[in-house]
Amino acid sequence: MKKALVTGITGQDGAYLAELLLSKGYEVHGIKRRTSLFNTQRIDHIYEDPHEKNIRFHLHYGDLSDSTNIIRIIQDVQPDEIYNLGAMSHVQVSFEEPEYTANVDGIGTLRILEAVRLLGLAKKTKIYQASTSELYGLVQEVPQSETTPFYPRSPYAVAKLYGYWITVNYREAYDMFAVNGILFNHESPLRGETFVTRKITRAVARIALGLQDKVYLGNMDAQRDWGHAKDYVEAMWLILQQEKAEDYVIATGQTTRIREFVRMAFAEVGVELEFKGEGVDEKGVVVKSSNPEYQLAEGKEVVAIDERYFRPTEVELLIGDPTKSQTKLGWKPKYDLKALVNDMVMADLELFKQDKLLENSGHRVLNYFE
Ligand code: NDP
Ligand code: GDR
Repeated sequence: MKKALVTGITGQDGAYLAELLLSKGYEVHGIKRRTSLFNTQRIDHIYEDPHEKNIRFHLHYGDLSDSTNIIRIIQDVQPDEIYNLGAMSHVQVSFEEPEYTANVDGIGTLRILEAVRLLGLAKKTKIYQASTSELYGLVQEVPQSETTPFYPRSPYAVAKLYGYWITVNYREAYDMFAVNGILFNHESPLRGETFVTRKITRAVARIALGLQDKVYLGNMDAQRDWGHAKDYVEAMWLILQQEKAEDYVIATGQTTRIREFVRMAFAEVGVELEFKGEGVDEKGVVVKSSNPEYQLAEGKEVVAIDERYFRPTEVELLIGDPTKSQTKLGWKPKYDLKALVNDMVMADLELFKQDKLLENSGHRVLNYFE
């Protein structure tokens, strides 16, 4: 039985990847952080009671900022594959916590590579590094491929740049199977609540159900190449199954503005929007509601701009070239953007219908503004 170790197992990708690896017969070990409240909601459905025998899913307490802990876990597990998904992954927050981000996202990657080398596992253990389209930053060329020069635009991206190159360096210096997946944005119903897609689909569900009035967003002109996380974790696995250790771009090859995502998400509840005004004065206003279940008044303002969501330096345009992953890995996504938006909005409607029930029976429902 192959053993995999996943950092960031409690995150969006960690949860989907753990499911995928278990379905392929792996023994899966995950590193989770100690937190004052439970943080395992995304993986509770695959949790196995450690008191039982022959379980295939194991969690270890740990942190990418702690070398000795990383060394001990890798020593105990002796994994065939490591997926380094753990990170402070929010671009805007990285401007507030730049040093921590560098430590976890940059040096954290080094800690994994160095632990594998020191423990004499360089020939046994394959390592996947979660690299990102944020590396491309300020547009140098489009679409962005494995050969496009990097120009990072945030402390997060600069930290990930170190992670990218130290992975390449360990591959070349020590002949390790250490590779980068340069993944473009991927979303799902498990996406963190403060990333723009999930913030939008949650708001659409709550506005449709009468639990919220409007949503405040930042730069709606930015363009992203969005896929579904379920498809993207398949690519991570494929990258580690290749004969040769190589880096791959994983993307759909389509790009869409944030504003268009907003429009598509509202359309899922039968609400047509019109955008009026420009810059910080832009508003999203209801033109028509065609679903009797979710009637919003014509002229109701449901989207507004708040400058606090603008970043000091922005990545305006991401569009990936998936040619290499399609031809060499045979990877092809199953979800297109419409199917992704539908999946997310439907899941959030389900979630917030529970809140609506609570509210209708006199309980206080918390505000989820961010
Ligand atoms: P999430 O933010 O959903 O998950 C991040 C995970 O990392 C969580 O499990 C989190 O734990 C954990 N983590 C955070 N800090 C530490 C730390 N100090 N030590 C150990 N673990 C830590 O991210 P995603 O699942 O979306 O992304 C997975 C990886 O892929 C990240 O590295 C991200 O930067 C990268 N990436 C993501 C893309 C995307 O579009 N989703 C695109 C390209 C790259 P906790 O649950 O306790 O917070
Ligand atoms: P990103 O994702 O920065 O691309 O990083 P995010 O969803 O945070 O932002 C995408 C774009 O939307 C604009 N935007 C807003 N963003 C947020 N979060 N909140 C808002 O209110 C808002 N309004 C507009 C942003 O300015 C940006 O242009 C994600 C993360 O998962 C990274 O870890 C990963 O590496 C990259 O994707 C690929």
